[in-house]
Amino acid sequence: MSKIKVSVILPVINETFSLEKTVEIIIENSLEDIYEIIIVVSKNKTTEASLKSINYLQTNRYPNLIKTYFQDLPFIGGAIQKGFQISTGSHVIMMASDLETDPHDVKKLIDLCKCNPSSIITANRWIKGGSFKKYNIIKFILNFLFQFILRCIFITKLSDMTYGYRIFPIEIVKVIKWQELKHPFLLETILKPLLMKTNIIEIPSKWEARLEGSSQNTFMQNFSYIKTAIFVRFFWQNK
Ligand SMILES: Nc1nc2c(ncn2[C@@H]2O[C@H](COP(=O)(O)OP(=O)(O)O)[C@@H](O)[C@H]2O)c(=O)[nH]1
Ligand SMILES: [Mg+2]
Repeated sequence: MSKIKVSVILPVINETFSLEKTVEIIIENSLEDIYEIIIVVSKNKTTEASLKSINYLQTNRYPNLIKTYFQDLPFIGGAIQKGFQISTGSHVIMMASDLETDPHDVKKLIDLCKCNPSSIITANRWIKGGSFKKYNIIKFILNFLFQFILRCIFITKLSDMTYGYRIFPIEIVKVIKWQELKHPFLLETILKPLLMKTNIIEIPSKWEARLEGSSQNTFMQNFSYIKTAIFVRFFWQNK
């Protein structure tokens, strides 16, 4: 088993207790492997209440682990790209701070990563052991169909390519030129490594709707994932 140093990226807009619980569960279960927790906030969108929670975590709880940065580019893709740029661990975890990416699975991602340090380990809600709770029914059906289409055009067995919950070897996130700024970024982060023939391993994960705040994604925005998939599959070159 390899020794790894994990940088966890947490983008934050309107989370308070969800963010605090996320950080606490990660540290409780995986302290020895966590090298840094990078919180990325937006200058004009992150709420005062969230900034207060971040300040509490960073000042009173985990001053040696938590670093907070403002994103330079907009939206969730801009936030995570900032996290990718400044991460200095051997591996990077991309997840949310709204508890929709179950923080208990961080330990599972890390443990599997130690045995497969050059692979991406990605969370999957569709395989046995995974689930959706309080997910919009229309989104659920569209998500199922879209995963099927993606499997066909990318010739892969992966079955949850839109879920932004994974651990990457750091070299992968540094070497790829990322393009998306909005939610399709979450899809881009699996499709490009897939085309570069990175080994990808899936673990089951339970998704449950957030209890506070609301999503930054809109229903219509879900359709722009199609454009991203087509672009990456047929036109993308890493330059
Ligand atoms: N810093 C930052 N965080 C964001 C942005 N958009 C979303 N997030 C965070 O990223 C996580 C996932 O986003 P969310 O809006 O819940 O998307 P959904 O779960 O896919 O509907 C949440 O913790 C958000 O607070 C953004 O523009 N900037
Ligand atoms: Mg969410």
